[in-house]
Amino acid sequence: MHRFILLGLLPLLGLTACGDKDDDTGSTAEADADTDSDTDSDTDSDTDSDTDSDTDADLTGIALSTDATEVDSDQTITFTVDGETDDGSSVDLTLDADATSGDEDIFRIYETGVAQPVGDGTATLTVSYGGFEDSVELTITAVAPTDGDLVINEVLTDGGAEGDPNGDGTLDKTDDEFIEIVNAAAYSVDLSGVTITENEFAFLPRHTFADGSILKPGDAVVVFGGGDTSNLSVDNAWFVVADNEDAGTLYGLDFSDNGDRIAINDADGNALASVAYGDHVLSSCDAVKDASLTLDTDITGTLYVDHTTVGAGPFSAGTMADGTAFEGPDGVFSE
Ligand SMILES: [Ca+2]
Ligand SMILES: [Ca+2]
Ligand SMILES: [Ca+2]
Ligand SMILES: [Ca+2]
Repeated sequence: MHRFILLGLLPLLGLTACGDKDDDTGSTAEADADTDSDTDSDTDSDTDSDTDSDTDADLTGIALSTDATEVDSDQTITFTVDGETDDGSSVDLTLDADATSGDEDIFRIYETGVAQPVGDGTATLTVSYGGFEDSVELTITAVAPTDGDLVINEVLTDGGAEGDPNGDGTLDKTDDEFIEIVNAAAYSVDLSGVTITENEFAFLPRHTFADGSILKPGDAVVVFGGGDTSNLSVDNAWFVVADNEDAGTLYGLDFSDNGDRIAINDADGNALASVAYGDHVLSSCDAVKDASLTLDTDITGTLYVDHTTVGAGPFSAGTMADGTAFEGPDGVFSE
């Protein structure tokens, strides 16, 4: 009964418990009693104050705010979530709120409070907590690639290699040639107007990327000389057929078997990446027949080698040499 009464009084005692403890430090006679009451009253007063603050300050809504709503793909957007309460106070809920991207091809949430661009366009960031929700439209503009962003990871210059690289069921020495390009940058790039050239028609692009050609970080694009790529599908890669309205398109990409220089150029004609092989004057590697030239190792390597010496089979259009998918944005931004 005594214990019950004491506990019942403790919430009141708790209001001054901290001050009492200091004051009583020198009093051994009351030390035990104070220690007990401090311990109990701390527990009770914490409980009471939590209850009180919940009661006094109910959540009435949440507010999402961002440091920007339109950014280039090489930037990020930071956001915070504030809880609004009926007593007029505000609490930071950024760590606790759920945050989702309306389109993970445009931005994704890898880190609390950060919208990471991975593509191009507008999508909705929605946050929710305690039955409340807020949202904002975020617009990402993919930047044009600059020197070093794009890597020529693989080229099949002998389109007659065994197999059917473009997957259209027809073996064709022109159509099945390809170039595999990887975005090695940590942001999406807009390939609109980017061209692929070779030596014989150096000023006549063999391919010009269409408007809206976005390459996500860690993704690959494979350009074939011709045919139909609709049967090809792998993660973190897309496929396209050379688009050239000039007469030169008869030759597709025109990657000469014995030697050539293949270049990727920005929309203004500045070289972004190139590879020379075989009998080209700038050649740094031998021409390869019946297989592709591929970087050893994928993306980060500096030497082009016969694909059969490092990979699974004679070529690997849209995958790494061993056949596994490129890492894509999740591989770039997740730990
Ligand atoms: Ca084919
Ligand atoms: Ca060829
Ligand atoms: Ca050529
Ligand atoms: Ca490959």
